[in-house]
Amino acid sequence: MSFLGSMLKVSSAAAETAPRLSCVSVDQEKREVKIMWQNGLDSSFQFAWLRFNRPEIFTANWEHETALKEALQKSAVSSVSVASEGGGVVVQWQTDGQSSLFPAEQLWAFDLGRGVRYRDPVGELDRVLWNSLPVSGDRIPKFDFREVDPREGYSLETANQKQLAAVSVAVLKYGCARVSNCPVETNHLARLGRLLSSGLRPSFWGTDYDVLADPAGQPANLAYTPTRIPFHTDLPYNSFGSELVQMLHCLDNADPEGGGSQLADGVAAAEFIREADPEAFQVLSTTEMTYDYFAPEAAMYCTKKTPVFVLGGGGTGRVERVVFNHRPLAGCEDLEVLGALSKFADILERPEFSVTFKMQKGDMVLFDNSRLLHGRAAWRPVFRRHLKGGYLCRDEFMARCRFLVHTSDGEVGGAEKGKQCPYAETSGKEEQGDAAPSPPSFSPSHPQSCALKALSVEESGKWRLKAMVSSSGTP
Ligand SMILES: O=C(O)CCC(=O)C(=O)O
Ligand SMILES: [Fe+2]
Repeated sequence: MSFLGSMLKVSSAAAETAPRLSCVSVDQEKREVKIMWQNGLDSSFQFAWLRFNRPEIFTANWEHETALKEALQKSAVSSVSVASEGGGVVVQWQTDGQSSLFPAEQLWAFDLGRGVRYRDPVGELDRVLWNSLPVSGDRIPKFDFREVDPREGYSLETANQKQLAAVSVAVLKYGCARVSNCPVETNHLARLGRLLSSGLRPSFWGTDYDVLADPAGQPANLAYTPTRIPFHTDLPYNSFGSELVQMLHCLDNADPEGGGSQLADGVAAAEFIREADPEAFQVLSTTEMTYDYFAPEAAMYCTKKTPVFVLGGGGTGRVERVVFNHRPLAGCEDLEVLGALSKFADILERPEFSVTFKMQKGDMVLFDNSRLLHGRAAWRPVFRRHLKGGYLCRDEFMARCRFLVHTSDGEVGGAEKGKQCPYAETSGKEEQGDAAPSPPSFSPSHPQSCALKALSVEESGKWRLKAMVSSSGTP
């Protein structure tokens, strides 16, 4: 059903005049009342919802403690009819013979909520794993900001809600999206963040942060140096880290030979390992790794224990999340674990699981930090490279996505195995902006590579990290 109006207008839209009722019927099997509206749309309301929301409860001496129980026990409906004036539905309750009159406006307004409660097309959408796409195809769905928000109004009223919905769906389905031709302005990230969620989710790194090599400064993090960064999850030492969508907006990327980006589908690689190497899968899904980050400048000591592959509940056992960042990984000296990590790192580099590309000025990439890993190639600091980074709360990102899909009649679509990513403009090979970073150095023969003490090599010289005592990693 179409729901006109923007997020900012929900309350007035909810009060929007309802269409006339056409007919109502009861489906005893599904335990719901079905309404046909004269504009051709239909709505269904479950018995228990109707009982719990019947208008009398807002006026009578209602005891909330017993309300739900009562609604479940007495919700059977014996008959329904359109009220004589056609402005409502009369529901006759089977258990107590009472009847309730539901004004058409109330039912019409609640249809939005009903759609979300009983069917969640966004939460239920299937992830398209990258190794199910043709190896020669692109893995990153592409969008153009000039179509997403043609007037650059950064409001849901002016933006193209269908395009915004498509961007969010792409992130949830393919793990990422690339939006080109964004304004090269430092506040673009935060403004787009407010369209795709309630705004940026701050961390101790700030509300947003600048990925910028500043030789004069003392970088507190590898991201603030021009060195290569291998595949990693951001904020692995914060429990909310796995609940984020990351945004990177390119304000400059001038080195013609360096500064490329990489993304890899960690969940696809993990599911592949489940089949290809069950022992490594077992190790990575059951061994609790400790991620540490000591940030005295922010007066914080973050630490989190998690397996690399986090399996879902509900008996599915599927890989829900991947948490992988070798820099803040504390005290891991177990050769079996290091061997499994090394295998995972190698598999991530394969073309069916990863993509290498070069962000251009005005490009924005958004990716699901619970699924995709990101990395970048080194660049020569004589050339300027500046990204603005920030995070969105994944849960609120999904909530906005649901709303956008609903209001714009956007399509979520099904995940069809083996199909080319439908959003991709190109079907050619991945762009080869610059050489892919060499594989991360997890190796059983170099066990120190994931211990705190191994912070030395890349950060030497003028790029020595400020917080050497801490497990300085990438965000
Ligand atoms: O420089 C980049 O491309 C990304 C740096 C990074 O890992 C981050 O900002 O989280
Ligand atoms: Fe990062």
